[in-house]
Amino acid sequence: MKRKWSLLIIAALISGCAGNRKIGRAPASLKEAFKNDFLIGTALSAGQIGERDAGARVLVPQQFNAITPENVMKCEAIHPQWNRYDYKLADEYVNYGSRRQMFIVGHTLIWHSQLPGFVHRIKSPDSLRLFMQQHIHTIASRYAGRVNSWDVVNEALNEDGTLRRSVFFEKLGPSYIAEAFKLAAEAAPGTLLYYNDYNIEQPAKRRGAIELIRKIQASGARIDGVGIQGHWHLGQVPFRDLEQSIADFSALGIKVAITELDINVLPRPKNMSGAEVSQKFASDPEMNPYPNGLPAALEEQLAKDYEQLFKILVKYKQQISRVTFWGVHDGQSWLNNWPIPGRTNYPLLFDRQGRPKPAYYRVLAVGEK
Ligand code: 9MR
Repeated sequence: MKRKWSLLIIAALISGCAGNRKIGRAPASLKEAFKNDFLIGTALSAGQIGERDAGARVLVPQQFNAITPENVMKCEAIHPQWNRYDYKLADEYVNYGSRRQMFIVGHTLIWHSQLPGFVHRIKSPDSLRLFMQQHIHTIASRYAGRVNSWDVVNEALNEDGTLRRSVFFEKLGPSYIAEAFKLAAEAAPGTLLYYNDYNIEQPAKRRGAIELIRKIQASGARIDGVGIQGHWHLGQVPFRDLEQSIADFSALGIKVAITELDINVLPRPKNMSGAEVSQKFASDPEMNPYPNGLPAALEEQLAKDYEQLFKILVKYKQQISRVTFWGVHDGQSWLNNWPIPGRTNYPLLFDRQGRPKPAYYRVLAVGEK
């Protein structure tokens, strides 16, 4: 089974390469094509970490040199009760990356979403502070020296750039963010520390992110970078705002990473954008127009969007540390189930069979110039 998948994917890569570049060269990969620019990462699901996804088993080591855990290090998974940690899947994840000498991202220490029930039941600010101290200390020190970069705080901002009124903000006030960075630095001194959020390339939210980063720096805490998640929409990738954001964020003396890249090709319910996971809408066949394949014109638009995006990213390679896709192939993407469940989406560079799509070759060509 494994062999059949490997052969299929290799055959597809070779035939695509022959069409795009000089015949006779070894099939390239994303990680090779951008090796002088930035790391190329992917998010891994629990099944992929456990090597139960045949396509990913071949593609991940072949194409990527960085990994992010899609869910297994989130609080509800790794710290389900006040006094109980469950490291099984997180250890498996870190071992997966270590064995393959990959750059290992930890995602994420402090986030308002995917919190276990006990955190919501905490009443006093002192107890919540104690939770935060113990959570960061326990997890960041366990993986110190193995996790290369932590998303320390995730999605602390509203769209207008103000601070989200999360459980942390409500009980601890705005200083919880800098405090989280200090705790992470103590527990994992050699690990890079990032703030991560979606839509922070948009002007108002970007202003909020700049202010947030400046406050972390002014508090004396260490912050090494900012993650622009990169959950974008077909034909609407905000290229100009992205360029401006890379310039503005790197002017703060930190690196910029694209941490959760995908391009949604399906219609969006009115009045929604970004990646607010609590948004949910009912199923509707009209909102799932391509269950049997993406029309050629949209496939081409996707390839163009990715090509243009990577041209910009390469232009700013000095400022950019890593570009991570939010999933290995279309079949895995969270966008098949959000904000409407059970749709067929096509947001990544590899299809459901793990075969490279036209967008893959266009991205590869940018890296090979
Ligand atoms: O891809 C993740 C999906 O499997 C989970 O159900 C979801 C639940 O919150 O989280 C998704 O990942 C999110 C990431 O951790 C933070 N930024 C937004 C991502 C997409 O929702």
